[in-house]
Amino acid sequence: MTTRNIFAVATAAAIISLSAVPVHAKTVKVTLHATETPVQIDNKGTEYPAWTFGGTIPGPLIRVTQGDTVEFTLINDKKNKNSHAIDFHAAQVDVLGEFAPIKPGETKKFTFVPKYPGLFMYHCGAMPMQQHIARGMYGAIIVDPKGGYSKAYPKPDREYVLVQGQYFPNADDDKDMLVNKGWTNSLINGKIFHYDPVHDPNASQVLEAKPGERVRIYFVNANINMPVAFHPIAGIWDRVYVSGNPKNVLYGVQTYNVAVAEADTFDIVSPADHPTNNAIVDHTMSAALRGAITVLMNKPDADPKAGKGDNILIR
Ligand SMILES: [Cu+2]
Repeated sequence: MTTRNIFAVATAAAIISLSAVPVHAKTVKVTLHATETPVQIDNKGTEYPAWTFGGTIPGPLIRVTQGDTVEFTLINDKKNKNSHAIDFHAAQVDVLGEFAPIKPGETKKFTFVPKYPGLFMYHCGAMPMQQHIARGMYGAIIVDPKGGYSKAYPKPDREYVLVQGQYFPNADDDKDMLVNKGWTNSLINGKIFHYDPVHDPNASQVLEAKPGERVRIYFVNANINMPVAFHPIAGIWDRVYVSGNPKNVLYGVQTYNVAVAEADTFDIVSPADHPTNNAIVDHTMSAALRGAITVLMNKPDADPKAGKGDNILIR
């Protein structure tokens, strides 16, 4: 199965799960390819010798529904030089079994049922783990609640996935990575200032919504050593769902501390009567001003397709 096909399966699941009507548990096939390949880590095209799932940082967005059976396959491409593994935070399995590494050319299959709804990180768990994560082996899995949307968990008008990581230009120095030395920038969905034309003239994309819409941000902290002070400048989080679980709701939050390897869901609703902009940041200055700023434009002529369907993780 190609990466595109996996995405199609995940997308089909997404379309089903976006309905407000509860859905019956189904089987979802997910395949990830561990791929060691150069990727562009900024808006001007600087290349970095990444290790990835599927050739991108972050890896493919996976979306299933609580109670589904996930039939998972990990393929460690023959051309790779390193063992790789998968660690799904949405799974309850055996760290020494399902999550154990496989060598180049090997394939591993296992099945799990995500029992808790929410947003979860996945990452490579092969050693040195700090290097496998820092080089790009991470991604997000959304587990939609089996009951669908509700008053406590309203249907958003738009959804966006943001995954933050730390950029270490010296990709081979796993010892420095371990002690948080040598990181120069923050990556948002794999790029420095990915969606911030204010701080990077080469940035060509922003998040878009219409004034007054409920925008749901699925945020994953894939840093290896630093928590994230997640804050929407010129706004307030209307709701924060801890681990993305509809039962774990906080209201009216300014800055929420997202631990390393935590993933939380954030709703923001902009004023309905005029256009505004938010800068969604890691308020930790060393991270914000080195890449972790995302512009959300709330304007009447927002692209009707942005933040919907396949367009929630913008490459
Ligand atoms: Cu790996």
